[in-house]
Amino acid sequence: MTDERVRRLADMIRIRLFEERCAELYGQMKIRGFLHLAVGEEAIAAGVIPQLSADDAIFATYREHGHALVRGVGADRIMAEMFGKIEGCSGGRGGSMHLFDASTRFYGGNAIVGAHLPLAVGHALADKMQGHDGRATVCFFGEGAMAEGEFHEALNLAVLWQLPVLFCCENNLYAMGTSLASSESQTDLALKASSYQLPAWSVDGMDVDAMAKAARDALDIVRSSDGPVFLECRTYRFRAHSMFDPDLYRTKAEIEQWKLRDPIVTHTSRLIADALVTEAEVEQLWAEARSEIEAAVAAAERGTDEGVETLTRHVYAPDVGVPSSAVGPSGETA
Ligand SMILES: Cc1ncc(C[n+]2csc(CCOP(=O)(O)OP(=O)(O)O)c2C)c(N)n1
Ligand SMILES: [Mg+2]
Repeated sequence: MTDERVRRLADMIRIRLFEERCAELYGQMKIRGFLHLAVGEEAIAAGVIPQLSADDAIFATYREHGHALVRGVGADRIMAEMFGKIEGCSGGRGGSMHLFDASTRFYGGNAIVGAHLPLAVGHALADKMQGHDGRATVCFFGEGAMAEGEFHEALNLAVLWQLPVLFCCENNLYAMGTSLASSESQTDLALKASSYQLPAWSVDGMDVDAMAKAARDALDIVRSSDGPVFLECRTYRFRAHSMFDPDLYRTKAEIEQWKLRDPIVTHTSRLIADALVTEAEVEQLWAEARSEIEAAVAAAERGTDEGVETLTRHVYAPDVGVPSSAVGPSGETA
């Protein structure tokens, strides 16, 4: 089953199972800190990321487990990171919100809303200045980031300097408990972005094939013109914003309505109708994903906790310790 449409289903299933398992592990306090799940939004990562080449780069938000998985970071290294173990992709220092893997050019996992848009633009500028023609930088962000100053600064410079960035807005209609309609005067996000004079359009973010096509078209423009493109991916998160969110700002009926458009269910039906998979093969995809994730959980359980003696490592510089100039006459430190 090597068809790319089947692979998209496999990727969405891997993301769904990985995240549902994380929710369970959070309840057992095996995963601590913050946890933001993208259940319902899988079609975006599964549609866009396979269109990238190994030389392209990705910047994402804290709702990025699926993006890392599809990029090939490895379920075991991601799960170990969720557990805070040394074997994690960020050495256990990042956790859920800060997955990072330079070897696949996966540059986070960024927790500050909007802050990674300028990073993505800077990265694309570096590619351009170093003559890496044809490389793209993809930046995923929520619609909440479009209310931040960084969004405007990033789009402005990306267009002004014609930088190869694909801006992928994951519009799930809410920024924590704040609805788009209650916070933005312009809710047509492609229109809003296009005021910066770049190609911008909206895509059904619940349709993985539509996402793949939009990403391919957008990347063709980015690579051929070296200029940025903006995609608004219309989606919805089925779960709360994070594990701390009582989810009281939207109705159960609204959530149920969107669940009828579950991208995994829709795509499965289409693949079966197109005779690309059988029901038994779909079952097999779920079983394979389940065993991949269970193996990752088992490895994370066996993983290594970092010793307290390494507490200051990576803080400013490796193993420098406290410089003598910073120690006062009575031995106190600044
Ligand atoms: C600069 C900044 N302000 C506030 C927060 C707190 N915060 C975390 S997630 C979030 C909502 C962001 O919503 P959106 O960009 O739509 O992404 P989503 O969570 O819906 O994927 C907020 C306000 C933050 N992390 N950074
Ligand atoms: Mg949002």
